[in-house]
Amino acid sequence: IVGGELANVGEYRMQVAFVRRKDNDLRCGGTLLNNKYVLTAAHCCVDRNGLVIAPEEFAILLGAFDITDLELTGIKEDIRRITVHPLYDPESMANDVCVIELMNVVEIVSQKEPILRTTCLPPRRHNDPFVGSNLTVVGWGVTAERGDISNELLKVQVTALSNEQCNEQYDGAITYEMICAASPGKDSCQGDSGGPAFKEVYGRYMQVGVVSFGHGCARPDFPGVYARVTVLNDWIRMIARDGVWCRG
Ligand code: 4AZ
Repeated sequence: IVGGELANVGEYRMQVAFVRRKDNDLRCGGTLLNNKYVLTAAHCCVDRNGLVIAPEEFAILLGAFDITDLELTGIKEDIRRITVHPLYDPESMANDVCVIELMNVVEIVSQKEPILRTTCLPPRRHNDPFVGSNLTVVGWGVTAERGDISNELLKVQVTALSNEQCNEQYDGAITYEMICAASPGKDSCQGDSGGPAFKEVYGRYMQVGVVSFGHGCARPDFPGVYARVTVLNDWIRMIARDGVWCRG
């Protein structure tokens, strides 16, 4: 996250970190859909050759604020299965979403303080006039193009653009299933991929985007690009078959 600020502890308990299993090295962000499934970006789920990565080499950190301090704040869960959107295209980055099935069901509603939450996707067939909306993006990604990742969760506010406007910068590469957002000096960046862009409605967070790509980070002429959840909603809900529990 570039130009952001510290999230409040416990504010984004649906946020997960997609890490290398052996050393918790950050790969991507993501969100918890229900007690078994995580939403992230397709490009987080494939290797350089476009093959789906081996689930046993990665893990998901849930409920974390500081990803180096799991003992205090988080849970580490193994991965059972990785499902990439069948129409994901690494060339165009179209349909950049992936659903990860956790090895074990996680406890969302516990007797103790709730440490996990689930993300809220827009209602099915939600028509999205998000242009001009403030979106909040969160993640542990780098704080500058050549910066370091953040141990603590950061958040930043950006404004949603029309695809028409975004295409002026990206030369027509922005397709229907993408949504762009930008604000001067503020952006998502490497390591934030797969994480959420939320629109706050009635004090709840509705996830309208998945961090996907951009030409650099926070460059004045290049907005951040997100997978558009309203368009990919039905596929996500179908794969996360036990339903998407919204408590975001
Ligand atoms: C990346 O490299 C990346 N500014 C993610 C998001 C953005 C740029 C780069 C958006 O994963």
